[in-house]
Amino acid sequence: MSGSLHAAQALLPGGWAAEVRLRWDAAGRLTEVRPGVAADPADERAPGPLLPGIANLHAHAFQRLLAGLTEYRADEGGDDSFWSWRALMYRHAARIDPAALEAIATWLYVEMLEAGYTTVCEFHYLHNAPDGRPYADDGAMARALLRAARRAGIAITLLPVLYQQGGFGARPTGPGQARFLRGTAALLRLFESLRAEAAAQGARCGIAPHSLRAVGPAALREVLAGVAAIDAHAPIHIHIAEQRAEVEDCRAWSGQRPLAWLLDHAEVDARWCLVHATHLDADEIRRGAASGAVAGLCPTTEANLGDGLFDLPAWSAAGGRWGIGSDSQVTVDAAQELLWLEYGQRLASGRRNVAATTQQPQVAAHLVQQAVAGGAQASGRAAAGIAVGQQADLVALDAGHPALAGLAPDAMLASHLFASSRRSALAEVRVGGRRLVHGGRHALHDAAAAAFIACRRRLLAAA
Ligand code: NGQ
Ligand code: ZN
Repeated sequence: MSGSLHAAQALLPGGWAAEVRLRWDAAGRLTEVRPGVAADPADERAPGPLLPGIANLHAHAFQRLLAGLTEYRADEGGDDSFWSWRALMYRHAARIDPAALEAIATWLYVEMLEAGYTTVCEFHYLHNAPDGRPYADDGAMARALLRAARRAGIAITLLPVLYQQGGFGARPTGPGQARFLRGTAALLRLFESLRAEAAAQGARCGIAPHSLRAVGPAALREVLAGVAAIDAHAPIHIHIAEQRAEVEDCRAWSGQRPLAWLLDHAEVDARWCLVHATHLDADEIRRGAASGAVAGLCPTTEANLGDGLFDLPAWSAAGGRWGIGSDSQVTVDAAQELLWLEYGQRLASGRRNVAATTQQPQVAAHLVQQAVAGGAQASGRAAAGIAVGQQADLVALDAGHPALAGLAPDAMLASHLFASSRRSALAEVRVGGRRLVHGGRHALHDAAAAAFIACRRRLLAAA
């Protein structure tokens, strides 16, 4: 539905503007962004400063089930790591059927909207039934995600995942990975059938070779050629270099680090999202940034899993783009990802306001603008900020919140990110102009939470 909104302040791509009138068309696309005009009595009023919605560029919805359930010593020797977490994650993943996935994802997407994410990029690899056999409807799990997004109202970029091997050099997969496996041709068929269905709800499809661990060189070549033949602009996401052991295994296999290998063997460009670009050397940073790809940063998950720290200053100095994702759902809050991104850098460097620049000294505004631009690019959606031609994906802060009231817009945004109010200070969230969160709550909040809780109870009782 077309609509209009008047905001006393709005964060436009060029910075804050006052007395801004927005109009959007029936497709939810902004047709007018005009600062410095008096409010028309017919326009709705934003309840506080208006920010662009942020695309969550990396999510595995099913992992919402196990967020908080792996925070105990699982390794007898006390050597807990990403790999011991992964073994627990696989056990939980084995329990989830399409109905459960829909319940989990619907609640998760409600949480995302209430926390300022307006798009989600779903890196989807639970394709098969738990025993590894395809479902009668091969896309049953993927369709559960599309339905969940439709019900919650979040925009989705669905990325069916190619997963074929247990490690570099065509290592065999384990039983916990049977749900993920798919031939390359079958994955391309799934991609094509999902595209049509996604288009009907204004969603986008891309593909995701899971990682260089899980996809060999021939399959990578084949899937990239196949997807480009269907959609030359389809987003391509990959887990690139999250763990040190992964980098070492890649070097033992190929003589190269993962990103260096990828840059030499694929045409990495602006379609690509390099998820967990955690362990890059100086040459990979230079070449990766120059490729135009987006680095997919998931700071709270990367902290939770003990991955390591992304070199934000070096990547930014090289002109690299980046965005944020909630990945394992241990935190579902855009502001908190940005806070942790900046805090990681502060802890490592002993400096403050690391992400700020000469052009944009306000660190919170800079973080939001970069995450919006990177998220839009990675999702393949026109959601790159409050500007004509972009989707009306809008987040309004609550100007009356005690942490914000009476402050200038930059200070409100900084307080929202850094001074502990975060999602409690989000008043309204719109996707394509449609208001989904009102007074900080999504209309489905109670029903979706209840269904999620019942689903989790049932799945954990069956364990
Ligand atoms: C995933 N998650 O695909 O869900 C991965 C774990 C893997 C993160 N990398 C599995 N955070 O990488 O093998
Ligand atoms: Zn991931």
